[in-house]
Amino acid sequence: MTSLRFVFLFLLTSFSALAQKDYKLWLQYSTVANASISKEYKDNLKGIVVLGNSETIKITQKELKTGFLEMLENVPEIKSELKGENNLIIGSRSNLNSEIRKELQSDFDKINDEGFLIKTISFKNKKQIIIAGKTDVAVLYGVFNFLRLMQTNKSIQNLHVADSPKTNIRILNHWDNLDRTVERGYAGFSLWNWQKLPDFIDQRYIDYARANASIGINGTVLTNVNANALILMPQYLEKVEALANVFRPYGIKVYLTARFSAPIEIGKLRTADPKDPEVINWWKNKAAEIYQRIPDFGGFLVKANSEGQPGPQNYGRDHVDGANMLADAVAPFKGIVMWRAFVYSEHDANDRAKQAYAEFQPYDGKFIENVIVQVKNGAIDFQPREPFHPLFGAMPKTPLMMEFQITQEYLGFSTHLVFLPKLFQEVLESDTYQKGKGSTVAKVIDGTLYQNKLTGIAGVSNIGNDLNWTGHPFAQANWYGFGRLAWNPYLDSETIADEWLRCTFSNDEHFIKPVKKMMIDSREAVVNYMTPLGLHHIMDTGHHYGPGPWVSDLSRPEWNPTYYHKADKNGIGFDRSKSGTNAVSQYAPEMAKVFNNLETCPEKDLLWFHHVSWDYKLKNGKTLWNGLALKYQEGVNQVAEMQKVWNKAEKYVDIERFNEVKMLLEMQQKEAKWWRDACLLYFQQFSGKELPSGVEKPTETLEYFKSLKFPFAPGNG
Ligand code: GCV
Repeated sequence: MTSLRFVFLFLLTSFSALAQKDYKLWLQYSTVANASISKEYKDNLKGIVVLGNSETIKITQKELKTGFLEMLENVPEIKSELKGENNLIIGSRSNLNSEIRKELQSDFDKINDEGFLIKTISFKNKKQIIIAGKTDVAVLYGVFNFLRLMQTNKSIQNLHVADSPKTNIRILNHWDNLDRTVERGYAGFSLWNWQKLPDFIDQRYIDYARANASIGINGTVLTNVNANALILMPQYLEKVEALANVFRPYGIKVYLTARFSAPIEIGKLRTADPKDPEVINWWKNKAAEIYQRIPDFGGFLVKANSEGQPGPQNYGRDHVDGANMLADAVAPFKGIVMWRAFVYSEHDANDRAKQAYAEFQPYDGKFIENVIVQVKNGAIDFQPREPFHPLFGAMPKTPLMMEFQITQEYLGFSTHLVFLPKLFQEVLESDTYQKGKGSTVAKVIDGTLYQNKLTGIAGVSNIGNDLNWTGHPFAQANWYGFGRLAWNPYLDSETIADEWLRCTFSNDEHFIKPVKKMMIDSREAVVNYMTPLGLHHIMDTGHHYGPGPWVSDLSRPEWNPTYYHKADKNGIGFDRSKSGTNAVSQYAPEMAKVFNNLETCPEKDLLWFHHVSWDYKLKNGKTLWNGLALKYQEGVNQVAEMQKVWNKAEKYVDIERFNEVKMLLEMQQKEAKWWRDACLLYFQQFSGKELPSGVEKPTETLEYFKSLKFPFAPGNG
């Protein structure tokens, strides 16, 4: 009996230790395995001098202790004053000794309020490492970056880092409902336990803030853009206040979604007309009430007159009227309004891809200065691949922020391993040509193209209350990568994958090299087995899980996959060229020309911009039909390759995460085949051609694929 109990206890402890690995995200702080690196760290870190005693500085000190204890298995002496050499000195500028401050002046000149310095200095002939910033939060960022250097086994001798975020607002958008369901969420329920707040502070809130701070995220929109006005009622605001209090020392501001009709729904007004004095007043009072509780409240995110959400157009007003009215209400408190440009209308027969630009571009220069327009990366909706949104670069007098989707609504939910920073990088690097060559989307976003002061990047969160936060262990890399790119939109996705793998799993090169390649290739794999050559929005209806190219019976034309692929016996693809909907004309002339011409249009975007015949010759000499079929097959083969790589990773990874990823890759392989077979059987009806050699024959019929239904697919509201 005793021995059984012992075995049980042993299993329990080892299970929870393993489970914690998943939970710890990229902050594993694994023991430094390389003896000479460990020695270098110990030699250079004899003592820690912490200056300041704010909550943020206390957190910083705790983080260092945790990091050192786990990575070096000892904590250097915490000194109350600077004695000896090889100390780590932590503090904001105002707390530094005046001589050190003076010595660092030129470095301080290079950073902004959130930027940090990590520098090896010689002070009174003694070598020290200093981590400093102009604010305590900047010091926290510096410490997390220093710990990352150690986690990735970099040398800490002769350090000289001066790094500032290139965007002001680096924010997660939670599409979390008050009942804790998460729209397009695939990792369990919402983190926010509204029922137990404000009295019960779940450890998760603290760990969430810590993880975000470690990658520089400084804002969170707690609620779904398909908003519920109740969040603005006092009984919810006190819960929001409790969360804001938790997040504040980590440098994270809270924001809420504002339902445009809230003055009617909770304010008992007759209208929500943004020009109505009572409505204006209601929002002013509401803003004052919020700021009274949360003095650093960030502001509002608004989805208006989009997919049935109320907005200013319900009252014959426009987006500018709505956004400016709300922005006026938060302006006295330095709040902002993020107004979404994700609009399209069932009453507009125009190509959906053109509608947001058509509506918003003429508003350029009309928003007041605390409004920023939030634009999705592409003109349709977070597809595996979309050309960049034509609004980027086209509104020189308006700050535009990027909206990426980290949750994988159209990319296989949390079942498929897809490394999204590769997708994000492709968008950020795209050249809009709006101010000549080199006018990249990244430059629009960081404000350098048009000298905007307000800048930002939003990511629709993939976080839920699953033990591992994101459903798929590798989906953690998408949260991590989003944060890193929000901080620096010029970072390379390979660097991000490298950092994440080292921090999350292992520094062993035999592991890093193949697994990094697997991550990098995973994005193209999903494009290949879902929507190759520019196909888009052919996912099944509503939930967007699995293929549904045949769906054509939805009430709004642009909700139907058939609207997007336009397959017929002549060919396939959406003609957005000058002879089609002329969506190309929304781009700068240089890009319009490239996209318009079949010869120059990148093949990856071919069927986005052109309807081409089944016999059209691709650059590799294959017909479109054969090329398309082979791309689908390539996607399936790529997943098989990913499986091979992962199977060889077993000895570098704990058994729990190894098995999770293995099982998920097996599912991904099945689903990739499902995509290939369903799409090819469907399109074959129009092409009337045989599958080329090299493409496996489907084992099921088209009717079978059409019969699959998923009434309870997650995330579907
Ligand atoms: C929050 C897509 C999604 C919706 C989402 C919408 C949006 O249409 O399917 O779930 O709504 O985008 O971004 O507003």
